[in-house]
Amino acid sequence: MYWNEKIETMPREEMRKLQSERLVDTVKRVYENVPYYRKKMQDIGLEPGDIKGIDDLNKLPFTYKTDLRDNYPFGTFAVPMEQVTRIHASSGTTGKQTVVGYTQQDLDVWAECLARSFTSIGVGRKDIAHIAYGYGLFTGGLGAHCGCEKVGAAVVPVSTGNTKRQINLMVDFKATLLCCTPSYALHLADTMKDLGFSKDDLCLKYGVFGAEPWTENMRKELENKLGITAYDVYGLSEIMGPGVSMNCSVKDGLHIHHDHFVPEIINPETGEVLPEGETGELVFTCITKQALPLLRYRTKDLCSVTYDTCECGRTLPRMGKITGRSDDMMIIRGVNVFPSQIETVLLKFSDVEPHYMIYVDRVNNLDIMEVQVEVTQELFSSRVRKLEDLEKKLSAEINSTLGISAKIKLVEPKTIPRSEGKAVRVIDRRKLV
Ligand code: DLL
Repeated sequence: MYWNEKIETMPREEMRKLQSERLVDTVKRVYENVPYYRKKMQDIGLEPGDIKGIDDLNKLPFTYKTDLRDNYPFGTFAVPMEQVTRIHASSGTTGKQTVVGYTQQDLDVWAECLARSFTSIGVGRKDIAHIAYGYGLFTGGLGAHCGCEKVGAAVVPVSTGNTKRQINLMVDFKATLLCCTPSYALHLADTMKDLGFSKDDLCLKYGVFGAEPWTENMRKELENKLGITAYDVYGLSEIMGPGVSMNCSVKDGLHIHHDHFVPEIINPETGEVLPEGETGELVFTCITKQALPLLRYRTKDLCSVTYDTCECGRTLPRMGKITGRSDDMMIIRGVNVFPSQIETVLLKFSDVEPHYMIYVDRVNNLDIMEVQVEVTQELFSSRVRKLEDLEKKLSAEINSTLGISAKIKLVEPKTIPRSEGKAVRVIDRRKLV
């Protein structure tokens, strides 16, 4: 079943033609409307007319997350605010949010991409979709929501949290589709068992999981525990949100919506484009976005892309699972966290020394973050009450800055290991099963 058969099965040469037209138009638009891009192109002596088609893609400069941050909040938008109908945001390296905007057409394209993907796994009007991705500035909840509405499913916008209630709702409403992070799905499955439910109490057929890395073993575990078929959905706020690519029913790679997003795989060190099939950093160029059309955006995600026709009949290229990231961003309970954000919070407090370590664990399938930080000898030798106060303050500040909680452990000076080379700040003890 196709949502948009013409595009989803378009021969490669025809697709390249379409992409060429769209790229030429996009480059012209950003040059005219985004001073940041105009300057970036002028700096390397590039004019919009130099980009004649998709073969010229690698003449364009890269865009980085820091470029969005430097132009915070709306400096990279290519349309006036009157045309923007939605704004989302995700965490950036210095605690500043990366802000993304959408026109109505951008939102329609987003829903269309997800509608194609949901249709490819069989989701449609008869389905009841339990959306347990966070709603709000994070793109997960509303993104999945609009895609499910587009295919005519009945959408239950539960968002995150209150796990017991989620389970009761899934049972009572007879949800057939679960959308959330894979770690939360596992937590839901385990809690369900603790509450005395079995998978036979559920009507779930499919799970659409993403926003964080997960393995094939985790897929099997989720499929067994919930009695579903589990599909991987990938995306990032800067490019759109969930649905840039997703598994079809064959589950052999994630189909990229190639008429809107052009992928390249590059060597993250040199920037050189790698041959088809090789693993490297994924780079995307948006060729239809109106509000935030990014050129050659460095995702930092590592994977490979293949272009042969899938067993399902789609010619849309497929990316493999994300195997890692070329930077240090952690994803904790679906929230992007950079060690530098934590450092920024810690160092606001005068009793805290700049020596800390972040431990990330997975307990009962939920990510737990503990920040161990040294305090001054004076404070350490003072009354317990004072230490407890500081722990509380730090914890509240981290929660309000990052949007997730962390356990704080104040430790004696000189107890955190020092390093002679690059400092190790994070010990990620989560084992992806
Ligand atoms: O996580 C969008 C999303 C929401 C995707 C819901 C899927 C489902 P950001 O918060 O901007 O956007 O984080 C983007 O998350 O660069 C990857 O590192 C990681 N990521 C997203 N999906 C996957 C996935 C959303 N399926 C960052 N597998 C990306 C591995 C993923 N990593």
